[in-house]
Amino acid sequence: MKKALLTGCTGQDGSYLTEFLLAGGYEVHGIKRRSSSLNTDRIDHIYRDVHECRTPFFLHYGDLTDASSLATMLHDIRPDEVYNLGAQSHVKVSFDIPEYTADVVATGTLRLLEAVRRTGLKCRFYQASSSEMFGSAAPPQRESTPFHPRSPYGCAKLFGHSITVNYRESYGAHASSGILFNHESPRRGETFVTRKITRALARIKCGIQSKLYLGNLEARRDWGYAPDYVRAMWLMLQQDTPDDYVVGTGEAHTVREFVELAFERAGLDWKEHVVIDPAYFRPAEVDFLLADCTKARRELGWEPTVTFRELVRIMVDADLDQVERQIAGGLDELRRAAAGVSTRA
Ligand code: NAP
Ligand code: F7E
Repeated sequence: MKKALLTGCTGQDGSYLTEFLLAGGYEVHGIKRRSSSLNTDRIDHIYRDVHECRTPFFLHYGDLTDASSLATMLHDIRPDEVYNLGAQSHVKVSFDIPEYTADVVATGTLRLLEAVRRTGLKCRFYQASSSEMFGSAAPPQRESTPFHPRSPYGCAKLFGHSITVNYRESYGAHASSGILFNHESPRRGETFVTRKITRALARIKCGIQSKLYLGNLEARRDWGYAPDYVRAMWLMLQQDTPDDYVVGTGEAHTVREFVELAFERAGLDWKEHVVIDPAYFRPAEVDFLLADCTKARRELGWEPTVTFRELVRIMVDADLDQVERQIAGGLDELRRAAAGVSTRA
């Protein structure tokens, strides 16, 4: 049985990749960082199966800022494949905490690569690179497009990307970088724009929120569906030769188009609810990202399976469903409390 080790297993991509690898017969080891509140929502359903169905999934405390924890895990687990997905991944936040972002995203990648090298493991390595490295480069962006990052996050990812290429060239590491364009899902973090929109409109529809505050509606992104993108990560590590691949849909839309389509799906008029708030504009914006993923299609046989319209529908429906269930759950709780029976001990 192959073993995989993931940083960022509690994140959007980490949760889908864990499911994907377990379904493919892997033993999966995930690194989670210590948090004062629970941070395993996205993988709790998998962890439940560990006890009921003996799923080979193991969680370990560790952190990309802590080299010794990474070295210990590599030494003890001896994985066949390492996927480095852990990151402070919010672009706007990276302007507020640039040093921390660089520590986790840039130096963290170096720490992990160096731990692999020093352990002498012959494992394959996946680096979660980002289209944010292209920044202001003219679209469409492909592997040969010069990088011009526009945020501390983009700069840190560019270091992570470059050091991965460097370990490949210097030490012969089987290290590949996926330069992934935006990918979303119902598990997307609540402060990224797509999920912020779908979550807010579900709350508006259910009468518990009235306004949605947004920044730049004119930015264009190439948005895909996250489960498709974790398949691309795995495909990269199955190649004989490590390489870098751009992964995206080849179609770009503005934030405004996402808003329009999402509100239309929920039967709401977005103009009545969306308010532009300068607080959500960035010191430097990335205006237009559009992937040319000819290489990934040709060499990996990878194709996206979900269109932009379908993605919006999936996310809107999931958030409407979640808010309705929360309201129903809250009412049940109130009824139980009124009857003198509480589920909260
Ligand atoms: P995400 O949902 O923000 O997940 C990030 C993960 O990193 C979480 O598990 C988080 O843990 C973990 N993490 C944060 N700080 C850490 C630290 N110091 N040490 C170890 N782990 C840490 O991100 P995602 O959307 O799944 O993206 C996965 C990776 O792909 C990230 O590297 C991201 O930068 C990159 N990427 C994402 C996209 C995209 O559109 N989604 C596109 C290109 C590249 P907590 O759960 O405890 O916060
Ligand atoms: O912003 C605009 C914002 O935060 C998209 C990360 O996964 O993808 C992601 O980075 C656009 C930007 O994603 C709001 O200005 C308007 O132009 O959803 P986002 P991102 O910055 O593209 C890349 C590929 C990654 O690697 C990153 O890890 O939407 N926008 N109004 C807004 N954005 C946010 N967050 N909130 C707003 O209110």
